[in-house]
Amino acid sequence: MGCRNTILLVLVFVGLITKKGFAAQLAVGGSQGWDESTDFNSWASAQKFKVGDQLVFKYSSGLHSVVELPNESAYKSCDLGGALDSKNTGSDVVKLTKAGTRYFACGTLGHCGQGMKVKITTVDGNAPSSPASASSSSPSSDASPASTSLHSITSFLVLAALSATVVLPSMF
Ligand SMILES: [Cu+2]
Repeated sequence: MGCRNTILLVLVFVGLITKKGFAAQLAVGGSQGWDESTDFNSWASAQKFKVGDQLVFKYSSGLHSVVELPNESAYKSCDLGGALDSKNTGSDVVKLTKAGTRYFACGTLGHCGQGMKVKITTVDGNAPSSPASASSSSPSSDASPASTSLHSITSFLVLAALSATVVLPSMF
C-alpha cells in the first residue's frame, strides 16, 4: 500500500510547480541580501517580478536601511531627499502591488553611491512568465529556452506519474 498515495503526492507537487502566477517572496540580492557587496543589477535582471510578489530586504538593522526613491533620476544620482518611504527593521517587506518600476536605495551615507540600490520592474502576473525565481546557477541564460525545457520536463513527469498510476496497481 501507499504506492498510489505517493504518486498522488507527486502529481500534486508537479501541479504546484507548474502553476503560473504563483506569488513569491523574493529576498533582495539573493543569499547575499541587502548589502554593499551584492551586485543588484545582475540579481534583478535574473528575476521576474510579478504583481503580488513581495520583496524582502534582509540586512543588519542599524547598518543599512531601505529608502524608496520617486523616480529614475533620483535613483541614478542617489538623491535621497525626495524619498517616498523609509524602512529600517532589517527584514523589510515590500509588496509589489502593481505593474511598473520602483527604485530602492540604502539610506546610509555613501552606500547608494557604492551601488547599494536596486531597480525593480514589476509585470502583470497574468502575462506569460517562467518560474525562474528558484535560484538557478546559470546567470548566462536570460532567454526563454530554460523555461521551455523546464515545462517539458514537468510535462514528462506528469506523463510518467500518470502511466505509473495505471501500471503499478496491476503489478501488485
Ligand atoms: Cu547600506
